[in-house]
Amino acid sequence: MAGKPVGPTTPGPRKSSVGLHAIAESTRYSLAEMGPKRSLQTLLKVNHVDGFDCPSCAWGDPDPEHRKTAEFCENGAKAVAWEATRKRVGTAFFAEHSLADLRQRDGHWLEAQGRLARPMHLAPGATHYTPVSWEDAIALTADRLRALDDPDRAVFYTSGRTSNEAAFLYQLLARRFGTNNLPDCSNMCHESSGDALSATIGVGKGLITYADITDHADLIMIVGQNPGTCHPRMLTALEDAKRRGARIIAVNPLPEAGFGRYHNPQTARGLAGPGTKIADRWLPVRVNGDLALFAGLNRALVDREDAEPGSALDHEFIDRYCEGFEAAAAAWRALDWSHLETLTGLSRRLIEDCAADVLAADSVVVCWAMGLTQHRNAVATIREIVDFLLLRGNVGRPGAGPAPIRGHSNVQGDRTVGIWEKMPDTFLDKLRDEFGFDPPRVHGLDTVDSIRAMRDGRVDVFIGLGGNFAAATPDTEVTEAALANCGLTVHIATKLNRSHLCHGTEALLLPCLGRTERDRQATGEQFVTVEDTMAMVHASHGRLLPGSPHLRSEVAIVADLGHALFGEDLGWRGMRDDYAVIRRHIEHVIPGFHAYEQRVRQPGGFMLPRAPRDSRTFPTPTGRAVFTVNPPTACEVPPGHLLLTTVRSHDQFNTTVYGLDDRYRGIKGGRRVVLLNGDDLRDLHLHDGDLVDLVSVNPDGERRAPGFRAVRYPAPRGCAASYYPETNVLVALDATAEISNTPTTKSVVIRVEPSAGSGAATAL
Ligand SMILES: Nc1nc2c(c(=O)[nH]1)N[C@H]1C(S)=C(S)[C@@H](COP(=O)(O)OP(=O)(O)OC[C@H]3O[C@@H](n4cnc5c(=O)[nH]c(N)nc54)[C@H](O)[C@@H]3O)O[C@H]1N2
Ligand SMILES: Nc1nc2c(c(=O)[nH]1)N[C@H]1C(S)=C(S)[C@@H](COP(=O)(O)OP(=O)(O)OC[C@H]3O[C@@H](n4cnc5c(=O)[nH]c(N)nc54)[C@H](O)[C@@H]3O)O[C@H]1N2
Ligand code: SF4
Ligand SMILES: [Mo]
Repeated sequence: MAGKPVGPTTPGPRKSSVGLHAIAESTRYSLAEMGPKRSLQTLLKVNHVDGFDCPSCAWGDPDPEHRKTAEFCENGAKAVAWEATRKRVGTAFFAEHSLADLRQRDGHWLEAQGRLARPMHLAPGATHYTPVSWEDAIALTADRLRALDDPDRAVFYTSGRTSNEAAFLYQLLARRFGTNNLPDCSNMCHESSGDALSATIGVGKGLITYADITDHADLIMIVGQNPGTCHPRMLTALEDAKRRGARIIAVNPLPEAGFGRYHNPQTARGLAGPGTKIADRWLPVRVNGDLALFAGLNRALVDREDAEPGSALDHEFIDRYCEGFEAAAAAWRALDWSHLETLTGLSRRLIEDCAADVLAADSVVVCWAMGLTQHRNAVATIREIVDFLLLRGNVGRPGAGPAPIRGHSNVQGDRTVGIWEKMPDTFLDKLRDEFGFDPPRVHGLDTVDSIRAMRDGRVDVFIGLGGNFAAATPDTEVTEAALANCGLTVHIATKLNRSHLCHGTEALLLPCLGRTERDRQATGEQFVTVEDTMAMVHASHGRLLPGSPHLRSEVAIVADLGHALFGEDLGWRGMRDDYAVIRRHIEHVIPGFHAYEQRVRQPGGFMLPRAPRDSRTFPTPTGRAVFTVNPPTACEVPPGHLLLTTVRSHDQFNTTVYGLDDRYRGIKGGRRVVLLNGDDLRDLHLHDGDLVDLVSVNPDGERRAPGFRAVRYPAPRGCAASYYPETNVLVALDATAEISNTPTTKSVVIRVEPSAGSGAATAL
């Protein structure tokens, strides 16, 4: 990954976001990748009823009648341009560049070379990828899978850009083959949210709609989420909320620009005027201090109720719908404020002020993302947030509820249609009834366990439907070696990335169509469907001609593999020829999809049911929402060490790096930076601009990421922030969250040392 330290910058958080600068940036990037005609043709189709779903994040859309001509943000535009680029990586490219050469390049360079244009094969011992026909590639994969003595020796990874149709087919393939080894990016993303929500409210998804934000919520808390960069059009919804008087509280160690003034590029007020200030209150919580913060808020609410019964809690709701309240309340009453202050880095006063905002609000939404999910106590933290919402009946009514904001554009849909290593028996029974085979019942491997299994020689075939497994996962060296330990690695992808260079004995690179492209099959042009973070399922129609005649759709690739393995037993060809056939199967197997074909063709699509929201029905074992007791904890940091959180820059989508700037944080020209509090810099005898190594401290030994520039930044004392994926070398494979097994990439205990050979003053 990008090896150079950064050039001169004016670091420091910006106080406003979007505006003309964002328009200029999207235009520059789009023109460079697509040229003027293609740019217009493509961008005006993003998020429109007759166009395609933005391939970037999972934020939802306004009602069709409220959509603007340009219904996308800067990062959506970059994602589209990235996919619709005119550059190609074909036979000549692979003849010119050996694997050894490509391995020297960073991820930014690899993806910037353009779209993969032909299926490629790496023979055992070969130095270069060479072209292969689709027929041979599929036959080879089927042969290697058939040769395994146990279906659990194969792993089927999915990244969240895959459509419902491709994902459903892919899980069908894995289960028909005989394994539940279906790890996905969600294991590293919102797994902790799913675990906490299923255990407490009985459904592993968020409960809000778009209108809950724009029209109904009185108070919106945004916790461990950076909407200005990662869900930029959420700012438009938040602006609508602000204009009708809602309050917004940001809980984040960093003062992110998206919480400052929002300059909505669609309005005169936004472009030329003062914009809208998004956050009314900012709680600069210590990294991993959120469990203690919500425990403190819950304590404050219970204290208030004790002082003045009937003033703070919704007892009618609690008595009728919940269980476990008394035990939880007793635990909160016993909390020690000074302990909470230490864990959060916030004063009792500030937490109580925040509780006063909560008491003044009839309806509260709590949004969160990776700032909460990637810690050891992540599941407990989110359960504590559920407690917080249950206390005042903020579940199952307009303008209220938990809102995990999903990452990849269809990561939620992929889970809904069966991409999970532990789908429940109810789903597997339906799959059996629909297709007439018995799916395996033993739970499969998640992402971290897949790495362990490959490392230990228990898995021999790795197939990736999208994603960048080698770079996105922790313990980079271990993971790369694990992939190399396989007999066969197969990647279905749009662009070249690091994972394709960490190959097994033999490897295949299968280029597929992207969201933006027309998908023509035997029965005519197809569309696919996706589910956003508000559980809206809608259609996506590619509009551009395919980037190369050799590209195949993900559905076609998976169906062909199914056909090669099992003949026509489950009707693979029919599903490839007409995606409506796949949707019919989904309708039969998964609740909530009745009249799928018809409803998804309506403008805007349809909403999937979520019982707690729809009818205050909680599908838990007792039929009640569950209060849990979550003793406040935070990651312990030895003296002289810091707690590092790994975040995204404004110029990347996960492992895809569009450029080397992070405009909103004032970083320019490089990504190897570590943001540190000025007092910590002083205590470490370092200066802004020094070149340092980051050294993580783990039970199984230290790991080093060399050559980062120290940047003075308003991070809380004792905390540091740096970019992912460059810092994944620091995260031990065994460092995972309790219950969810999500890598704890947001709390890495590190030491910061001057880089070898760089006197403190020599850096830059
Ligand atoms: N442009 C762009 N958009 C994206 C992505 C992208 O890479 N680029 N990725 C997509 C994906 S897959 C996902 S999952 C989402 C991710 O969306 P986010 O979760 O918003 O992204 P991160 O950069 O991981 O940042 C998390 C935020 O949490 C804060 N944070 C870090 N540690 C803590 C903590 O301990 N407590 C609290 N309260 N806050 C903390 C960080 O300062 C940062 O503001 O975005 C999606 N959208
Ligand atoms: N340290 C640290 N690590 C993290 C995180 C973090 O915050 N910190 N976040 C985690 C999170 S939230 C996530 S979601 C994961 C992301 O993990 P992944 O989903 O595995 O990674 P991406 O970077 O999104 O994958 C990018 C690749 O997907 C392929 N691709 C793009 N579009 C398509 C398509 O339409 N079809 C196909 N078949 N392929 C396509 C391209 O080849 C591209 O190179 O990373 C996790 N890792
Ligand atoms: S907010 Fe997300 S889905 Fe919407 S246009 Fe921006 S990147 Fe795309
Ligand atoms: Mo994610």
